[in-house]
Amino acid sequence: MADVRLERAGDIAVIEIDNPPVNALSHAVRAALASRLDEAMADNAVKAAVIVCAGRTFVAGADINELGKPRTPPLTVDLATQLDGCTKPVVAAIHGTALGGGLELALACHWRVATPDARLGLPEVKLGIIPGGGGTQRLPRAIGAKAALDMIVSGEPIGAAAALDAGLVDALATHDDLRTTAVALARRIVAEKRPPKRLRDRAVASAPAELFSRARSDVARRHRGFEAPLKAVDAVAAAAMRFDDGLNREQTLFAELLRGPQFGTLRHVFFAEREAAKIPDLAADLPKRDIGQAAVIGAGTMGGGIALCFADAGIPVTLIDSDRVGLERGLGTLRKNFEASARRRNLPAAELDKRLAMIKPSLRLADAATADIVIEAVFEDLALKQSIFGKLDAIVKPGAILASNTSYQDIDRIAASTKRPADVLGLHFFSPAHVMRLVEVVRAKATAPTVLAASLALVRKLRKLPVVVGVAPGFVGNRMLFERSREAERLLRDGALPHDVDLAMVEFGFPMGPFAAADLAGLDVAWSTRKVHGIAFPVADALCEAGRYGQKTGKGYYRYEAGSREGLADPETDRIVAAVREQLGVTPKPIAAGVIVERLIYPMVNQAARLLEAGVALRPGDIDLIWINGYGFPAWRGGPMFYADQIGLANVRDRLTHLARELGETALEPAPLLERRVKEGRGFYS
Ligand code: T1G
Repeated sequence: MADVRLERAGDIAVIEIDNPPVNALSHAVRAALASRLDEAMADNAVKAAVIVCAGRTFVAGADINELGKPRTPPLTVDLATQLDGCTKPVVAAIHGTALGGGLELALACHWRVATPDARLGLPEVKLGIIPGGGGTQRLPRAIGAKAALDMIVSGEPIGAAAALDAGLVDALATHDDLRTTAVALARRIVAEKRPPKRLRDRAVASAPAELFSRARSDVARRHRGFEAPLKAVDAVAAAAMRFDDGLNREQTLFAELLRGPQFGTLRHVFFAEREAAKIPDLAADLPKRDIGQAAVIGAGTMGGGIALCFADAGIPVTLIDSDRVGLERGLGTLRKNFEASARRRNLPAAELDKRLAMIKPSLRLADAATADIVIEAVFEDLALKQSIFGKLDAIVKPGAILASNTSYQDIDRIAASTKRPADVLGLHFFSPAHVMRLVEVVRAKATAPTVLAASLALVRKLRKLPVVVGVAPGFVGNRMLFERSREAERLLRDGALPHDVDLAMVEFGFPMGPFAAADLAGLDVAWSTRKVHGIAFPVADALCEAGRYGQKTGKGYYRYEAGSREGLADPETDRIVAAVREQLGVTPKPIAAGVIVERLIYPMVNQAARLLEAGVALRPGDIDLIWINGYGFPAWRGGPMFYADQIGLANVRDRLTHLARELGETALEPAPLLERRVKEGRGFYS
């Protein structure tokens, strides 16, 4: 039950917001806070006020459950205006996170104190909206247009130390001292008769003229398809106007986005992430398995990237490879990637060196003996993985977790090569592992609940998004990807060219199309997997037989100039496609972009319905998160399952039925769950 209490600390009113779990600014909180402020301002014995929050965090924003519903005053923007009108100083005391409406509330206060580990941000763009409580007008006045633009367009929070440097907060205080420090500051301000410091009265420090034009082109490139970041630039640009004019501009843009389609979709993604953390049969009070040190087997691209994640999270890791040259090459790549990501994040050199020192290279498997978790990331060969797990079983201490980074192998069979299958699971990182946020956590038949719980906590500590899946060839993501790859291959046979298909998918919102992605990953990798399973993709196989493995050989579906990653159309590819069509007796015909999208996405959705029914995926939201965070599915479309619901499952089912008949592909016949949901008039989410 939300509560906003007012207590007196002598002549200072301490207003405490208490709305677990994150003190969201629900209507009840807003109304109660408005009343407490009125009380404080009306009480002559009160000289100043402090706003503080109970629980683990300051206000983490408006109540997202209420957004999009009829707006009931006082709104966050009204509270901010009320604070502007306060004649007595008001100090915000911030711990945990001050996000969205929470930071806007603090910005409308006259002074701010924060704990050293506090994080302050305006993440609204991640929900498809912009700050709607005056944040786009007050933040630029507090820290300058450029810094405000960076925070609002990225939605990323900053730490308290950076906020202090930027002038966003006035002082730091430990958790224990936060309240007393804020009260003392309020008392000092009163004693020094300092008038309330209102950000609305400050002008925005002049910004270079091209700041906003550069920001617009940057946003158009980096946030393609997302509406909110561009509107955020417009709102911050409006801060150059008189405060109230800029605020009106913000409110107009905010309301437009709140009514727009992307808010609903990105809110779905927000809550899907929260749901993904809840594993039905995993008790919350399971005994913890601490992970203080790790080992990674295999210093290839994935192994190196995974080791980097551990070091970056401050966990010592031994990187083991049986080949000295491979190990040195892996370390070289790892250092290069670490330095690049350190530059992107302005990580001080000393901190980079400290983290790099967390990585201990080794040529001996025995050096994994003391690790709390061992992640195997060697070549995709089941027998090789089983032999390594067998050896680790004899080496690694009892209670350690044994994980495989395989992207499709049978974890149950890997676990069976040890005497401790309960300690085995899959941790499927995505390439590049130090960049991609997703980890498919593959729960095998024997995986112990404590092993699963500890692995989920670890993946979060590595600042990754864990999604639990079951054992199946390719788990969830790659199993759906196989459907798309098969149909992409068929589109070439039927008349499309790589460029047509990729363009359709890029216009749909993917960062790159299936053929450019295949060239990046290397056609030979999938070719060897297909050969193991006796699957033929005539066009892809012909390209591989011609030595066209993609970027690594300078040609695949596209050709690449030396040193360039830009795929250029290659008449040689067209000749190979034409030859395959002739062999198969296919008369090519033009295929519209909309049909290309359907023929690639609907089969994935169909396969996802099978995986849901089989329990390989726990819920549709998990599937959406996997494709958004692992395969570039545009978040503003909500993921394949959410998208299918918007199209209407009956339409998806009918198209699949038609395609199955037209293309003679039984795999396209609608999955039983899809048929059932259509009969019941339900979607995946209803
Ligand atoms: N509204 C409602 N519920 C929220 C919430 C919010 N703002 N934030 C979190 N929850 C719920 C969440 O669903 C979960 O519920 C529980 O709290 C714990 O969250 C006017 C319009 C604060 C960093 O975008 O980023 O302000 O699943 O599991 O990992 O301009 O939550 O337990 O039932 O995520 O410790 C802007 C959103 C809103 C911040 C904590 N604010 N929250 O992370 O816990 S728009 C945000 C977060 C706005 C104004 C506009 C994180 C967190 P349940 P959790 P966590």
